[in-house]
Amino acid sequence: MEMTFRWYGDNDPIPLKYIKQIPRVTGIVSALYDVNIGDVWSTEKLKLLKRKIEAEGLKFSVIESIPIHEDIKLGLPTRDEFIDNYCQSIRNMASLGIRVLCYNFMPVFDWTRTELNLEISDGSNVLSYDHEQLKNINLREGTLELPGWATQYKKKELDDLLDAYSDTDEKKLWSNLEYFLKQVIPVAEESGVKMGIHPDDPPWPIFNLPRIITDEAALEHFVKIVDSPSNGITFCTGSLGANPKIDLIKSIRKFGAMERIPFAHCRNIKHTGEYSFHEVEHPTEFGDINMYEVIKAFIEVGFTGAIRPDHGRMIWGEKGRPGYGLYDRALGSIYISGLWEGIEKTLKGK
Ligand code: DNO
Repeated sequence: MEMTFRWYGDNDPIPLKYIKQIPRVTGIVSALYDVNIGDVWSTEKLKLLKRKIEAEGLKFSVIESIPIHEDIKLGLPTRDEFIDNYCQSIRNMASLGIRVLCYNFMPVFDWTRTELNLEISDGSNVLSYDHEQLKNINLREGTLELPGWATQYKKKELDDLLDAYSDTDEKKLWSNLEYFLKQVIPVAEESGVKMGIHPDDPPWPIFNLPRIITDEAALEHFVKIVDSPSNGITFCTGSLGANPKIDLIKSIRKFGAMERIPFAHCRNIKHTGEYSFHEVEHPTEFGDINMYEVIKAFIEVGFTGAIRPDHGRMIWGEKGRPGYGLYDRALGSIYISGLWEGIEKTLKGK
């Protein structure tokens, strides 16, 4: 296992040298933030980023993420050019020895929450999702300040996109994903890159947009579309765990044994309703995810990929990027590392 930490590049208020001080963190998860969606990620830009990371004694281990152009998700005729560009970005990252790529296939919105600063009983602030609240948001009329959007759309752009998706149901989205994978995965395989799709977060349809990477059956179907070690999953405990019907431990064992988990996000959540939850500190006792069993399953299945602590609370007065402050993610990271050492040594009888 390689312990990694997400860094948002030069605009991240957390300097790499602080990340380097977190015990056991050796890898960085990062991305280019100044490339238009759909364009090729150049080797030059990636090389610069890699140099910055390496200058601090860290490794550029994972790209999270190269966003997928909406035309690909919509299956428009223009998709082929964007897919070619995507393939070139994969070749470019591989040429620099960056071997893991996380991405998602969620229409229009990436991870979505209804509140970024929910105060919980310990006085810290966390991200939360309330389905009733979400249902009351009318995207056509409402404000565009809903948290968690990776892309900020102008009103007209958003309206056009929502219209474009009006005849895209789950079946069509699956077939557009399949079209993408059949062209991209052979290139990833040839280049020695492992791709890991991020589950939809939350794992159910929002705003009448289809979402498909939502449960065990979906993951099972997904890995079969292209049977390649490069066609894998970013196993995000918080996203998948939001759906209580998913057996996380069984899934780690199943997809881990198939060597289809190159990357894992560890985060804990507490359910507050059937489709509602808020995030909590990483340890098992604070949420509904048994982190001890999660880590044990990863160890038992021989996981050798990258792990990163996912979203943390805002604690100790920190002001930062929602979910991505330094302190609580650092605590999460050392907790996961501690579990790992303890369980691994116990299993080996040392
Ligand atoms: C949220 C992240 C996601 C993730 C993308 C991957 O905190 O886990 O935004 O990076 O879905 O493409």
